[in-house]
Amino acid sequence: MTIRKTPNFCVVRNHGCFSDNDEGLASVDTRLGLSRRTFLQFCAVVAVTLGLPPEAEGAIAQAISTKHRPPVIWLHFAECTGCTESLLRTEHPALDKLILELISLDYHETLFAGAGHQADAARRASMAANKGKYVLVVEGAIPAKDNGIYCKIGGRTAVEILNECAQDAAAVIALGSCAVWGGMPSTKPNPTGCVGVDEVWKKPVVNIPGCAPNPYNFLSTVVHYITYGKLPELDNQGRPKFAYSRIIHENCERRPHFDAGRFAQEFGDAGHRAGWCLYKLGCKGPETHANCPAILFGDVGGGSWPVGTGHPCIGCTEKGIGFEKPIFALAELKGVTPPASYPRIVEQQGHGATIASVAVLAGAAGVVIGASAAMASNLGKGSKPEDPSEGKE
Ligand code: FSX
Ligand code: SF4
Ligand code: F3S
Repeated sequence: MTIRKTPNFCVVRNHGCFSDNDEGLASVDTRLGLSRRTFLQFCAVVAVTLGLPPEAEGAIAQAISTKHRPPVIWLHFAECTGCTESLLRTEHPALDKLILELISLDYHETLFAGAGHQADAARRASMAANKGKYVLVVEGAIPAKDNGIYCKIGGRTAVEILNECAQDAAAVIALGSCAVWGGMPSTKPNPTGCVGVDEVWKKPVVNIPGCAPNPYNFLSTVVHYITYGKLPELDNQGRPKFAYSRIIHENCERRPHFDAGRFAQEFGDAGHRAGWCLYKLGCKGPETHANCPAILFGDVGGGSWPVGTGHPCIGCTEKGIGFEKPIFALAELKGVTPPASYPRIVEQQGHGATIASVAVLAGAAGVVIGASAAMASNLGKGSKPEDPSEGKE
């Protein structure tokens, strides 16, 4: 693939998207305070995360440059705020730029300078001014037991606040496993009766699970909404298909070890240190849908996802697995063990990013996230465990 930089071609790929003289892109540079290259890299990352063809980068860049920012009301209930914390650590672009340019963040309890009645008044004013147009993001589970009395804000229960805010929203997004099905706060014995948003607001909800959810899955959902005026395609659990239609095991860099029968038997043993498969340590990758190994976390380089760092996947994105199935329990394999796992003539595949697709992007644009995936995919390629006695005096 040739990377060109001419007045009529973008710097990311050799298809036409923006010229250097494009006014829309130039105005984004100024408003966001981003370099043109960084901005286009962000668009490329979103396009790859969404599993869109290369031409989509241009449409995304155009939409972000020119379209109206959707107003967002962001609620917090029973949770640890890790969902917001992980979003604060995105780098393409940083959240401050995002708040200013991608969305109009009209109410967010963690980030708001105002408090108490002043903050509540701002929420109501935005909802009235943007009736039917705002996006509602809910973070945290809803304690629903005993009429919701275990979570009150300003004297009103989480159930009441959720119903009030969802009533006139254009879309409701449940962000994080707590908001999707109850997550960690709903762990047995669940004394406050924590449930997910869609058990209270019984209309369509976009579910973005994960504890914490990958911020790029949220950002890509919002960018899709801005670019195409509609939400991305969802599966039967309300999850965007681009992010949740492949199982972790499908993209995992340790998969060759699984297929070859090379397993870490306990934490810290020679196989564990050599990067062998974590299945016998309780990895739930074979029964968990998410794109973690393809898009990674935190923009910090290769291997930056749970299995990449040596910890088994706990299935944090999967209802019925994360925070329910014990870490010592082995994952159900559902036909992923040889010989059942030998390739079919027409192989079944999910949608969305793969390590390969993200690595192609890394090669083309040097995007950090893609480069990380490519590096991560090399982890543990060796077939021999390291000799535990090596390096000893
Ligand atoms: Fe839950 Fe988010 Fe886990 Fe924490 O708000 S999904 S406990 S990362 O913070 O809701
Ligand atoms: Fe990767 Fe876990 Fe599957 Fe092993 S069991 S290949 S560590 S996802
Ligand atoms: Fe969660 Fe497993 Fe990904 S624990 S973050 S779904 S690797």
